[in-house]
Amino acid sequence: MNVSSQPSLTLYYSRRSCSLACHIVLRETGLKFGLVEVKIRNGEQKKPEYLKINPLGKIPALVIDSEVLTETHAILTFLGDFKKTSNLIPPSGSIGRVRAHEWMNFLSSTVHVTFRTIFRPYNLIGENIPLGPVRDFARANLVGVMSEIERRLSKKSYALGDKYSICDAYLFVFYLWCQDERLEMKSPAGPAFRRLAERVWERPSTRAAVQHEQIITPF
Ligand SMILES: N[C@@H](CCC(=O)N[C@@H](CS)C(=O)NCC(=O)O)C(=O)O
Repeated sequence: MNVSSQPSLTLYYSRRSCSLACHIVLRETGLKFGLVEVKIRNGEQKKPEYLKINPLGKIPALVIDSEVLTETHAILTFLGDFKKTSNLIPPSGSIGRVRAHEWMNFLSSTVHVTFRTIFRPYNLIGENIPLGPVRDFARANLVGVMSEIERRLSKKSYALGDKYSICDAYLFVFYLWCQDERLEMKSPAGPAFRRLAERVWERPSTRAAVQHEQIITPF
């Protein structure tokens, strides 16, 4: 994809969803962008208008000129690479780069999926199987997933070491989800995760995105 120095960018987002990571990073880049809200609670992601953007009916999608990019991991990588001066992702070929992909893949394939199984188990198993035991199983998994995050973040200021990156914006979303009442537990996030989230919260881009989405935070 060849893109100009300021392509036309539009993010399809849903409040407080995983798209918040892309929203924060868009603001970090300093690029101009537009936002279109898709209300998941109203099922707008499955309406024909949005399915034309992303046939999977999932948020986020980033429209870059005439191309549509989906998947949080891919969108964050694109934005991190795009504005190199912001140093939002280490360069290709470095160990830092593959650590960034390691984090983002873990976040999308394991952490996100564990939360989703608690929030929307029917998307995974349908409506005919009792949801309670599935949620309880996922809650137990979430505790394990959080201790892995804690292990990885211990002795580090940020996910990749001492510098902020796109991975931290992505982690911030899951820190907020740790406060969700549907978990029916005290926040499972540990102290290292909390410290990281507080650092991310200090950034003007995070505050602006959170304010725009009218999200209540624990800070
Ligand atoms: N693999 C996708 C998952 C995206 C995803 O599940 N997004 C949620 C919001 S956090 C969504 O669109 N949910 C609505 C639905 O599944 O109907 C990614 O990482 O971007």
